[in-house]
Formats: sequence, C-alpha cells, structure tokens
Amino acid sequence: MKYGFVIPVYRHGATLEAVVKSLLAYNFPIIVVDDGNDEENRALISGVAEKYSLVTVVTHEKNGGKGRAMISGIRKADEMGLTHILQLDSDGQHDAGKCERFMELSRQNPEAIICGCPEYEKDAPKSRVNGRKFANGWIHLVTLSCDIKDAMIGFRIYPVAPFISMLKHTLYIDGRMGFDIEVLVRQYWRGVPVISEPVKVFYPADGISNYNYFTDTLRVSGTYARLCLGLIPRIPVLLFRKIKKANKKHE
Ligand SMILES: Nc1nc2c(ncn2[C@@H]2O[C@H](COP(=O)(O)OP(=O)(O)OP(=O)(O)O)[C@@H](O)[C@H]2O)c(=O)[nH]1
Ligand SMILES: [Mg+2]
Repeated sequence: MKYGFVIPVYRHGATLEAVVKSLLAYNFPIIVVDDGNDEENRALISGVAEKYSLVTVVTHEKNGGKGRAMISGIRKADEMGLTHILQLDSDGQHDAGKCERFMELSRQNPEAIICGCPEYEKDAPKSRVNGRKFANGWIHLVTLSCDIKDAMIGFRIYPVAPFISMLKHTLYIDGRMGFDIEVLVRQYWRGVPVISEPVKVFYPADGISNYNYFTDTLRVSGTYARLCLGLIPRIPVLLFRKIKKANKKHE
C-alpha cells in the first residue's frame, strides 16, 4: 500500500505551510492542487513546494471548484503509483493529528473509504452544524443505511483504484461543493465500504471560507436531487446487500 496526501487549495495559500508541516513526519508524497489562485496565493504555494521536497503541485489555470481540484489530485496520485490518498483541507480546519488513526484503520481495511465525522468545538457556526444534520439525513435516505455518518467533510482516505473506476463510469459529478457528498455516495453504491471515524474540525475567527451559502447550498441541493434519482434503479441491489449483511450478523 502506498499512501499520499491530496490538498486542494483556493485562497488558502497562507495556511498551507502549517498543514504541510503537520504531515511531513509521514514521509509520504503531498499533492497540492492550486485551483486557479491569484498571484499572492500562487506565490505562497510555490514557496511551500520549493521548501519541502515531498510536495508536488498540480496547477489549474482557472478556478474550477474543490471537486475538480480533487479529481486532478487523485489522477496525479494514480500516475505516481499511490494506492491510497488522504484528502484534507488547506485551511487548517482539520485535526491532522488524526491522520495516524485514519491510516491505521485504512491498513486494516484497505478496500474501504475511511471517512471523517466532524467533532465541532464551540467556535463552529450553528448554521453549519445544523445544516449538516439536515444534509446527513438525506445521506441515510440515498444510501438506505446509516453507514455514512457524515458526507460533507473533506477529511478522508480513499483507495485510488475504485475512485478512478467510479469516475470512468459516471457521466456527471458536481465539480464544486457537492463533490465530497456525491463521490462518497456513488462509491458506496458501487460496493466500496465506508468506515466513519471522528475528527475535530476547527473554525478559527480569522479563517477564510469559500463556502457561499446561496450558490453552494443550491448546488448541494441539486446534488441530492440527482442522488435521489440515482437511488431509484439501485434500490433492489441496496436492499439485497442490506439483507445479506443482516443475515451474516445473525449467523
Ligand atoms: N470552496 C472551495 N474550496 C476550494 C476550491 N478549490 C479548492 N478548494 C479547497 O477546498 C477546501 C475546502 O474549502 P473551504 O472554503 O474551507 O470550504 P469548507 O471547509 O467546506 O467550508 P467552511 O466549513 O466554511 O470552511 C480548502 O482546502 C480550499 O482551499 C474552490 O473552488 N472552492
Ligand atoms: Mg474550510
């Protein structure tokens, strides 16, 4: 198993170095995707890449959204021969101290996605916390299960091969904020197990968020609508899998 990190970056050049530093001890490749940043952020990203030889930068000339940035990062990981990647945000919101535990779970379950489940501190905006509860209710509906505890967090380990295969077989995936939700559900539908593990999420007072409450919430709603439609033909398979799992438990 060959691990690496993928970090999408948009307007978070200033916090990238601290995130990269927190990962150096693993000695794994760190793929940073510069998602059409301005000159100031681009210079910060190049500075980090020059300083740390583990860092490889993939550049998008124009901002394409977090999802498209992640797709480029995963394709790069595949090219580099990595079998698993740990995705995390560049704004330092995720507790990188959890990487070790996530990798341990991944080594024990190499075929599974190890997906973060956010533990909020008091600084988290109420609207985000409540919005998530609502969004995760939909996840249980479109997967007909409670296996996925949170589908929005960008802290997770993906096995690379099933991700690339899912991309090949999917006509359309939201390239922006619906992405994390959609790729998780689509891989779950294809039989990739999802293991949830808590991770602390911080909201520093001076943090920059790219999340636009209006356009991104609209996009996320569109993603859920598409997933609901996608669920219909998959209901028999998901129910069959559920029954099989329940029978196995009783054996
Ligand atoms: N939103 C957004 N993020 C991008 C984009 N391209 C790359 N990213 C990165 O994706 C990660 C998540 O973006 P954030 O703006 O922190 O969004 P978020 O964490 O879902 O939202 P908050 O909880 O409000 O911080 C960060 O590492 C961004 O730098 C983009 O076009 N839009
Ligand atoms: Mg953030």
